[in-house]
Amino acid sequence: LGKQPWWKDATFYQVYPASFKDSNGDGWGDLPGLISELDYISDLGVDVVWVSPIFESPQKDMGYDVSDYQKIYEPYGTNGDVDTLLRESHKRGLKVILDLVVNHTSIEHEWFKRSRSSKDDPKRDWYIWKPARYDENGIRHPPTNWRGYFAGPTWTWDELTQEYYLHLYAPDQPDLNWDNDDCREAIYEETMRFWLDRGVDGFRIDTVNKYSKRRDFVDAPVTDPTSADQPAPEMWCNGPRIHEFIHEMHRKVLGPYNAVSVGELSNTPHPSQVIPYVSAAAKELDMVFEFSMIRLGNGNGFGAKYIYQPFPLSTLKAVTHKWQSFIEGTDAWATAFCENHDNGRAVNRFGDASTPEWWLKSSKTLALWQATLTGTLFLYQGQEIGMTNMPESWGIEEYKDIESGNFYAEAVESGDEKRIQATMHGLQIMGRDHARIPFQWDSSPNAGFSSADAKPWMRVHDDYRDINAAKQTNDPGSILNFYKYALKMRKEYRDLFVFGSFELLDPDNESVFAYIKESSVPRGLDGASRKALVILNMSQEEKVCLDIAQALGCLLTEVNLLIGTTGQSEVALKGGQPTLEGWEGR
Ligand code: TEU
Repeated sequence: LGKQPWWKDATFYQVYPASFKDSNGDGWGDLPGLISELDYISDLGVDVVWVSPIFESPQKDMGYDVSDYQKIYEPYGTNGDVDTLLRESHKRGLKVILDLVVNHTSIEHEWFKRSRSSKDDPKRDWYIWKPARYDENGIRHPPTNWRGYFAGPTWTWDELTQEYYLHLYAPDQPDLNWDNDDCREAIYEETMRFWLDRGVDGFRIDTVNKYSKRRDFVDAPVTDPTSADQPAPEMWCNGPRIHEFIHEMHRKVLGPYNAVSVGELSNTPHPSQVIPYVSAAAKELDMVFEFSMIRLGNGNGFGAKYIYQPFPLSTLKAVTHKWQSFIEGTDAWATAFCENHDNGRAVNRFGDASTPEWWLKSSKTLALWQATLTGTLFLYQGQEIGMTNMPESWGIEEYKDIESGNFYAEAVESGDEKRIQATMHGLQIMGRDHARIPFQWDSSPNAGFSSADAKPWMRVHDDYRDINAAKQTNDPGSILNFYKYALKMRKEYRDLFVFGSFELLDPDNESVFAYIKESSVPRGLDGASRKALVILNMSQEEKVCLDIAQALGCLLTEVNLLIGTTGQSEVALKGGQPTLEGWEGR
C-alpha cells in the first residue's frame, strides 16, 4: 500500500450537536454534552468527529445560516468549549472537523448587512445583486426563473436598494459572491484560518461545488410549466471558476495547515466531473460526498423531491458499484456513507424496520455493507444503534426542518389531495427531520438526551426504551457491538476493505447483494492477493448461498469466515443447500 494519508483508513462520525447530548436541560444539545460523550465515541472505534455547524446563527436552517463565524451559538456553548472539545478529543486520539458553510451566510451576518445597506458599500459586491425584470404590464419579476432548493424562487427583492439578491437556499441564506477577491480572502481568513489556528483538524465543506455561478444569469429551460420557478442546478453547480477557487483554497489554507477536507458534491453524477475535485495531483479536496446513493428514492425535479420513487435492489447495487470503482486507475479517493443529517435513516430506506427482528438483522447487514466498502467511511450519530425514522403516526407538526415545511406547504397550496398525501409519505421516508431527533442514550425520560423535565427541541422517539445506546452497550448481540467489531475488522484488513478493489457479482439479483473485495497486497509465498467475498441477503426470504469457492476461485477449505451478522460460523444447510437466513450478511 505504501505510505497513505491518515484519513484514508479513518472512520468519521458525524455529530448533529443540537440533538446529541444536552448538558444543561434547555432541550438543545451542546458542546459540554458532546464532550461528556467522547468516551462513547472513542469506544466505537472511530477516528474523527465531524461537528455540524455550531456558530452564531438565527437557526433558520439549523446553523447552515451563519451570522458570525468566530462565535459559538450560545446554546451550544462558547469558544472555550471548542478548545476543551479539541483538547479532550486529541487526548483520546480523536480528530475534530467543523462544518464550513461559505456558499452563503445568514442575512444577519455583518457582511450582508453592509452589502444590503447601499449600492456603494465596499461589501455590496460580496453578494450577488441584480436588477429586476419588468414585463409589458410593468410587473416586476426576478432576474431569472430559477427555483431554489427549499422551494420558491432563488431571488428576494430588497426594498432599500431596489435590487434582488441571490439565494440558492432560504431567503435568509444569501449567496456569497466568490468572484470577488476580497470576499474570498475574508472567507479564508475569518472562517477557516481562525479555527485552524485554534487546533481544528479540518472541515466538512458545505455545498462545495456551488461557489462559482455561471456569469450569464439566463433563464433555465422550462421543465415544469405549472411553476414560475424552474430547476436550474446547471446554472450554479461546477461553474466556470470552481476548480480555480477550490485549488486556491487548498493552496492558501488547507494545504499549509495540512487540514483534512471533505466536500459536499450534489448534482454531480459523472465520475469525470468528480475526479478533478479529488484527484491528489489537483490539490483541491481530499474527499467528497457524491450523492447518487443518498438520493435514491427522491423524486425527479426540484418540486418532486419528496414524491417517493421506489427503486429495486439492483439500482442500489449499480450505484454502489459505480462509486466504488470510479477511482480505479486514478489518484482520486472515495467515501462511503448511507446516512447524514439531510436524509431519512438507512434502516428505513435500505433495510427493513418493519419488525424488531428485521430491524436488528437488517441494521447489522447494512453495517457490514458499509464496513466493507472502499474509501473513507462516514457514520452518522445513531446509525450505530440502528436509530429509526420518526413513527408514521407523528403528524407534520413534528417536522421542524425548513425544507420539509416548505415542500409540504407547497403541496397544500396546490390543493391537490393526492399530492399532499404523497408528499407526507415521502417525508415519512426521506425527510431531513428523522436524523435530527434526539439521540437515544438510555431508557430514562427524554432518552437520556436531556434532563427528565426538559422539553427537547424535537420530540424524542417513542421507541427509545427499546432502542438506546445503554441497552446495546451491554448486549453482545447488539447493533452497536456489531459495529464495533466490524470497524475493527475493517482496520485490521484495511488492504481489502478500505483500499481493495470492488467487483459486483450477480448484478440483477434483486435479493442478494454480493461482491468481492480484492487486496493489491500480495500475501503468501505464491504472491497471490487476498480476497473477501461479501454476501448480503437484503430480503426477508431465505436465499440459497452462491457458490463461495467458485466465486473466489479457490477451495472451500481456503476460505475463512471473517464476520457474519448471525454469529453462526457455518452457513445453514436447508434441504442440503447452503442457505442465508433473511437479512443475513457474511
Ligand atoms: O446541503 C446541501 C444540499 O444540496 C442538499 O443535500 C440538502 O440536503 C437539501 O436538502 C437540498 O434539497 C447542505 C447541508 O447539508 C444542509 O443541511 C443545508 O440545508 C444546505 O447545505 C444549505 O446550507
